[in-house]
Amino acid sequence: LDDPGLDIAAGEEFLQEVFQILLEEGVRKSMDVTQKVCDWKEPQELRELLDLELRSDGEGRERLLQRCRDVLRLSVRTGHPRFFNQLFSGLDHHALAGRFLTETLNTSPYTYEVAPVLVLMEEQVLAKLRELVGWSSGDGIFAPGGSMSNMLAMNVARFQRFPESRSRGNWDLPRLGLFASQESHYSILKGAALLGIGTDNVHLVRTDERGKMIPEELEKEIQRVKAEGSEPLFVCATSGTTVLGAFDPLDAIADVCARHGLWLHVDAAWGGSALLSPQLRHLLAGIHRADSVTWNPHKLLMVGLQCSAFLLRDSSGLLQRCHGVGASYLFQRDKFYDVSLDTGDKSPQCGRRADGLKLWILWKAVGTWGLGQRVERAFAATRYLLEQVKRREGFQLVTEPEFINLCFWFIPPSLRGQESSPEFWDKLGKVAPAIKEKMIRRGSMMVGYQPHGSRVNFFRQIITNPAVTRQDLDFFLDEIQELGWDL
Ligand code: ABU
Repeated sequence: LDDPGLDIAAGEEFLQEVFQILLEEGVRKSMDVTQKVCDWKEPQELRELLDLELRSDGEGRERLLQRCRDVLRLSVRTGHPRFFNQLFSGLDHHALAGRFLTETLNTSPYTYEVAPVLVLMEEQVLAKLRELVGWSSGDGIFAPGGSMSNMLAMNVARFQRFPESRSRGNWDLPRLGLFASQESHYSILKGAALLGIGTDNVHLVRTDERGKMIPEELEKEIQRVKAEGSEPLFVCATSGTTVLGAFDPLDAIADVCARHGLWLHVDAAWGGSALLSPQLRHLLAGIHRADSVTWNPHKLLMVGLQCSAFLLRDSSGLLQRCHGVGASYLFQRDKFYDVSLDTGDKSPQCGRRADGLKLWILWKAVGTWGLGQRVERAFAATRYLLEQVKRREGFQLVTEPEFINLCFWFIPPSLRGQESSPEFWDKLGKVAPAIKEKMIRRGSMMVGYQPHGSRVNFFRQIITNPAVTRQDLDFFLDEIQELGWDL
């Protein structure tokens, strides 16, 4: 115990080398279009390559550095300009610096005393996001992902209507009714299960052909559920659905909620960033009328996983009353500073990642204007691709995109002209998975596909990465055409 139990000098040297590897393998190569997006290996081959077994003795420096290289080399390069697989992609150097800072600090922003800088940054970032929603006051907290933010909304809504449910649980509550569109995120169902409300009590409201909730159908569902003896509580409108990128009509939905006294939550995990663009913020017209909002800057703003803000219009301390327990070893009331800055008790979590810092530093780097430009560039890239899809033979749109989700089928030459045959759609449904397998094995790019309702598998192209150029988009369509030509 007379000396430190770890070699600090060797640790620093190791880190310096790791930073070089991170820069070369993790950042530079990840953004280099001449590199593969992924280096596909079968799971058993990958297990063997990684030599995963954990042994009683540690390994030497060179071996560990090689392991760091392997992690980066054998992982999917989500910062690559041809990675289009998820609602997140790309690599922002400033946000990454924020992630390094957060990791290095290794603290939880639950109290001002252990995270003074991070608590104040979180406060500032949340206030700016609320301002963009249209609220001059309010509350909020960062949550581990949009699903958790949506669940917080459901919990706070229940607490606001039935404060006693916090201590007494669900046993003497009426049967509650939650409403969300057929296109809403699956976390609404998960949340209902987790909170003991029950998935049977989530009522999925019909959408139009573009995937938007139909407010008249919401009204009808509420009436029906009331007539059956349930108590409607909560409506989740979606601003940017996962597959089609649809925006529910918030003003009309807010009218329905106001008429019935229901909590309105807007899941803007994907589409919230459109609020930064003067050209696109109309998509969320009426969002200021919501009681709560989920917004994930880790998606369109490229902040890095994860960064999900749960925003609340209430400024009376509802969030604190709903979740706070006041652990005596963290939230002492007799501290020498302003204890309202010990914000961690607003969250159901104890240890919590400081997800505000990376957004704060990115915001400082590019400004509100720069963030808006990112959104508009993503939108412009989608418009370019849309024109090309319309122009090229064999590509067929699923629906006219409203936002950044471009959904389309590729019809190989062997199926063209057979659209009226009974087997056509079955056969077409096998095309996207076959093309996807080929592209992953080749490592040339990644894009998602899915069936959706009665529609067979189609591609969902998402462009969020400002490193993506017109050449990448042309390549994207050429590659699909080439990989799918012989199917
Ligand atoms: N709500 C998470 C969406 C996952 C994805 O498609 O990237």
